[in-house]
Amino acid sequence: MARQSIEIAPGAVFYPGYLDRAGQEALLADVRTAILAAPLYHPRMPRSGKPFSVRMTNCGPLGWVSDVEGYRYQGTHPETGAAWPAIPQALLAAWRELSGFAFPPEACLVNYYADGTRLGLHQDRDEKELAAPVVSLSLGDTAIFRIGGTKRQDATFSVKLASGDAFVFGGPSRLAYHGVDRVLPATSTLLAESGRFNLTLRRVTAAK
Ligand code: MD6
Ligand code: FE
Repeated sequence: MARQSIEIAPGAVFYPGYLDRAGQEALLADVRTAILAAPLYHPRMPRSGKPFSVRMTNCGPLGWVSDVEGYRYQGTHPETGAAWPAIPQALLAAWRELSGFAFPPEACLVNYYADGTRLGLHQDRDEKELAAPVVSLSLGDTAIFRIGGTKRQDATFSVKLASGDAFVFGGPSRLAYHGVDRVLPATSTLLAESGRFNLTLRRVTAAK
């Protein structure tokens, strides 16, 4: 099926409307099931221990965590100690279609933004396999997403990520700085509550 795609920076490809409403509802149901097994929690910043405003959980053999000791991937939920639930099939299908990478993802970070939540400018660089892109899917209210270059001081621009949109961060943009400036309230009817979920799929260990 032909899909609309827009390369907004080298290696940063935006797929507006990647999931239709039925696809979004099915994926949301999978996310709700995962959260029952692995509840959302507030991670803490390395050193300061200050809590993030975004809440997180993970699916997959590995999950990204942050606490006073630093950032890392681990196989278990930091509060329950249980293994993370499996990555939903619909996300594995999106990875196969969008990543261009022959090996499966190992982690799916689930971010939940309540109204007023932001995510500061950061790089995703805790993965060993930087040849694999990060594949992102959004559900719920629209986010103002900011993307820059590989240096913090590089110029940035913003793109609106709406429910069902996919975004692939690969090639020269794999280490680009990015963040979420704000989430626009009441811009989607997908969630019963307000806010937004973002799902990011990552290959963590070296694939070959
Ligand atoms: C978000 N996304 O959209 C946060 N990271 O809520 C990310 O931090 C992100 O969308 C790496 C690649 C794509 C992303
Ligand atoms: Fe990120």
